[in-house]
Amino acid sequence: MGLTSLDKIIALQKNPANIRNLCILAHVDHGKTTLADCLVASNGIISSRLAGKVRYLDSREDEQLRGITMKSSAISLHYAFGEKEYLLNLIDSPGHVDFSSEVSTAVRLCDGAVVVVDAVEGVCPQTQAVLRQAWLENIRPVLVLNKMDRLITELKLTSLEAFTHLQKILGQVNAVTGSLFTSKVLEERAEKEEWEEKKKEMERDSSGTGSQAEESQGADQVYDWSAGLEETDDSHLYFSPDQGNVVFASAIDGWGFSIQQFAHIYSQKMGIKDEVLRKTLWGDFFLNAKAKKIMKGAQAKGKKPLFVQLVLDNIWTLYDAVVTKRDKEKVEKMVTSLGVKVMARDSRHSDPKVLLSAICSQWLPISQAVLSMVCEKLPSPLDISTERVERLMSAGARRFDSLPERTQELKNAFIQCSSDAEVPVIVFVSKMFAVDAKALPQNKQRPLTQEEIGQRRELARQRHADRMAANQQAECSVDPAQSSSDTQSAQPGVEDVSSQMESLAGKEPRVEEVARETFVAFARVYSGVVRRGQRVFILGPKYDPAQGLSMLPEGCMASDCVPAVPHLTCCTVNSLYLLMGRELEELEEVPSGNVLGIGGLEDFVLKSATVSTSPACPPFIPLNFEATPIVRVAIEPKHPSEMPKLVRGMRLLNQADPCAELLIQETGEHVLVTAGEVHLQRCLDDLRERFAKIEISASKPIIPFRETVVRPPKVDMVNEELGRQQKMAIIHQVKEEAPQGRSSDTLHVDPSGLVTLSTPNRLATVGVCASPLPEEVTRLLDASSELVRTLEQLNMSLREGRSLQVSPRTLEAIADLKGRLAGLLQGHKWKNAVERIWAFGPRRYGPNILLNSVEGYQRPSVWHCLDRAEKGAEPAGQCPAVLRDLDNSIVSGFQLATLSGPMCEEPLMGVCFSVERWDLQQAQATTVSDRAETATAVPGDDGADPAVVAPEEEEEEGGDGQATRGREEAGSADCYGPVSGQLIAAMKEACRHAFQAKPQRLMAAMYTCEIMATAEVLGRVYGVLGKREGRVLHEEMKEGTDMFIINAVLPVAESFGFADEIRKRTSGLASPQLVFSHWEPEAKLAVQPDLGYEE
Ligand SMILES: Nc1nc2c(ncn2[C@@H]2O[C@H](COP(=O)(O)OP(=O)(O)OP(=O)(O)O)[C@@H](O)[C@H]2O)c(=O)[nH]1
Ligand SMILES: [Mg+2]
Repeated sequence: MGLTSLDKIIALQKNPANIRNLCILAHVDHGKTTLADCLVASNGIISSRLAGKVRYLDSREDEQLRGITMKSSAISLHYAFGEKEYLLNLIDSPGHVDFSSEVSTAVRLCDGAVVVVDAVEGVCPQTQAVLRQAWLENIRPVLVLNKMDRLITELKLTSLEAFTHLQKILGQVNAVTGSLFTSKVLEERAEKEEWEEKKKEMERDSSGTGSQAEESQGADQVYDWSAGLEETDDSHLYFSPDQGNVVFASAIDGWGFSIQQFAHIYSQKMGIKDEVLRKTLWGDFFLNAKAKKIMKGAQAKGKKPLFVQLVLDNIWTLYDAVVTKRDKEKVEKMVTSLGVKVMARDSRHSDPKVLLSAICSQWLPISQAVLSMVCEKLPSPLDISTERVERLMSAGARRFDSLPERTQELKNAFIQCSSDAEVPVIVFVSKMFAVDAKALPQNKQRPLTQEEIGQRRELARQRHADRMAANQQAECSVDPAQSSSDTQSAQPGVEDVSSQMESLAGKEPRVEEVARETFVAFARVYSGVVRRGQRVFILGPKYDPAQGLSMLPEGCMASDCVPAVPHLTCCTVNSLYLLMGRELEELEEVPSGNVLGIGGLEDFVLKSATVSTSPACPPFIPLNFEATPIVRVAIEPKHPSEMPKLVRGMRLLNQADPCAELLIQETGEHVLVTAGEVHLQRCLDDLRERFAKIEISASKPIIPFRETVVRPPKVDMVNEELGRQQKMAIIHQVKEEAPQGRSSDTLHVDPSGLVTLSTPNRLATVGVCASPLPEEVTRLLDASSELVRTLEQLNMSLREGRSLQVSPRTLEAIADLKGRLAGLLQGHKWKNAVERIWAFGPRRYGPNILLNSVEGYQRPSVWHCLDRAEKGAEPAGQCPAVLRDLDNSIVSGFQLATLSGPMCEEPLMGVCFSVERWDLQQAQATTVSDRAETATAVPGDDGADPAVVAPEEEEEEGGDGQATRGREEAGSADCYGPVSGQLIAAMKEACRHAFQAKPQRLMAAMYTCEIMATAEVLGRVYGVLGKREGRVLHEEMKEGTDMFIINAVLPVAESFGFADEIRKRTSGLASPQLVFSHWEPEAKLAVQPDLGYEE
């Protein structure tokens, strides 16, 4: 526990005004864990000499070995600042892109973040990513410019050059924040405008006349896009040393400072006011020595800026004396003038850095600089903003004001962050982490009491005496062989003692009992007090408080006998822990505003959950993960008999990792999907050593592909234009046999690629044609998958007759998507296509489109919810059941076809399936239209009539003479099974054939990477990239350094071992971060069309 006692921390936990929940965020290797070490050392948990060396929060062996953090871990620290005492719940997060999901789990529990930026490397890809995450979660950042020592010792910049360099880096960081801010303000402004527009419209509607005066006024208005930006005060958002939200530091040398500290020092020395110095120490100011005045315009006048003169020069001189020149005399002088004490062994040490950090850590202790900034600038749990609360509570694109009243009232509980007895407990669990059960405090060996020590001593003495007696006996005995058997049987004393020993030891948990992993929930209390033994509700992400409140009796508590409500379970809080890095401390209760660990939830919570004592509490919005799990391997146990252990291990790993996916495929293969190579390695290690504890063999990474079709070629192999005839010939490559398992009498493929297929009972026929979507459309759909998923959910609620309560922002985004799609789908071929979209797939939100081109078939469009949002829900049962079922069958067939394509059973991408025909034969059609008639008697309220299938004539059924016979035989359900099922299969097959009738391509997954390298190794980097089919997008020199930044794309298939190879070839000077970027069609993976029929 270090210097602070547990009691002290418990006391501090009760005062939320003095609590700061913060995380440290940065690009990989910018020094987060080193900084955390310095802060941990300030509490005496590790010695300050070891700070930066132990990397205390990197508790895993592989973290220490590889030198990178792989999980986020928390520690509670105490800090006395002025009169006040603070409790800091600090979370260190990983910077490697593979573990970015761990960052999301950390950010959610915090109110503020310390963003660390390497003073040499500046803003890197993950710096931008973490700033965006902090922004999305509405938490406030402060900045630490770390590794300042590198400017002196590596780049060898002068203090003035360093100043310019730092200004540039600060500019870069602020540019990222600025762009986030601008987009948000503009978005909000648009929302506000639209709302006002609507209000006006409503007023106009109610008054009955469109007032002309208003219109003319509207016409005069000039659209001023910047208005919103100017009104909004954004000064607190930017990092600026004079605002006190920037610390300059070298974590490795143990120093750090903010402008305030120097302002304080110099205001006393020079007699200039503290505030004046605070405002002028950073910027274009200089000191006029004669007039003893601070003046503006240092640059113009060629003077040394104040920051250089009063701050940097001091540090530069110290480094020069201690590290570069090793000038003992000068050092001694400086030590005296700074008033610090240096131990003799430090000044004698062969490594000058030891002396340096001994001086610096007393002169400008980094922990003080960072912690005081944290206490001053980061908000306490009491300062949580209304905006953040509403966002957290509005899961599933729901509008906050559409939540039940009792749920809305909970907002106050969040804002008050009260620990009163009557307020409901609200806790969010952001991840589950595995702990060796032996490491839990309740299972740890506690120190023995005096009495127990005495008892043990007595036992040991007795045992010793017995052994002596036995030995004597043995010596006396004549037959040694007999004696050994005698000793065993004739030693009642020894046995007695050992059994006593066992019974004594029995008080401690047995090894077998605890040698297993348990899970602790990484959580934060937002309201109320969690207590050990308390009964709570666990709310799943799909829990609906309105439904819960209506199903549960009034005033129902988790301790009552609760009726079954979907996505709601009850459980007991077994144990509560204070998270202390590698250690846990048991707690009885944890009040609001604190980060904590909860034991006993593993059977109820998989990865994250909301926990509350009130059923009115909504589930929190899901965590926002940036990484896409893309690297998959098949795993199996070395010994097949150990399969159950593997399965159990996979289950544990799945729970312990926020983003790994573990699947058992239809083929029975066990698959592990991870975010990248490093993540994969960690997951495999975890499986082998912790969760399954068996030998596992993993396949080579399975490269993901997407399947697509492209336009038929316009030129042949020798670049000659293909005539129409030839083109046809290419498309019409004849296949020898009919496709397996399908007789060709139900299948017809015409030269344009239109595939017509009947169900086995020949009652239904579909005609489908596949074509490639324009590239931009595919990209847009791929990027908007979340939105499309929301759209699909909205349509689903509409179909189920539920009312639509969706935030205006979501509706606006949907309308925008529709508009953009319409803009991209131009030309005769795509006429009216956007309105005709039937579904997206696979999984209903993928980047493929099903288009309704059936003549006379009208169905509600997918954009239905846009016009419905205002008018309320569609009355249930308006759409005839049979039609809807069959409509669903078409969609389901399409979903199946897009989920796994014919080339290698990988999902499709960028394909449009247009349904040109959909016939239902007489028997079926009669039933359908009968029902349709009765159903359409119910008037619709929007004019968009529900589906009616126009029974089409038979003669179009080219080449399918047997259809008539089939029709006569068939009833609505026959030996082939229900019609809906047959239609699904027929639709799926039709799509597959339509796909194969076009030139097919595989698309490869691509990574982007940013590589930073010095000029000397640039050539080697290009070499490695070239060998692996990487493409350099651009290259530029990083300002102020001798580094080049190369942006490149690289196929995932070629990426394994890439980072290692680059690191080796450049002697560790360049280390790339691979981030999944997009899918790209590969020419070399082309497959010719396969028409699947005989001509
Ligand atoms: N020169 C210099 N090196 C530093 C400083 N701080 C950290 N380092 C070094 O930078 C490397 C990375 O430090 P870490 O603290 O592990 O970085 P991190 O940000 O936690 O890295 P991840 O958790 O893997 O993202 C280590 O070798 C540190 O010794 C510093 O102030 N100056
Ligand atoms: Mg780290």
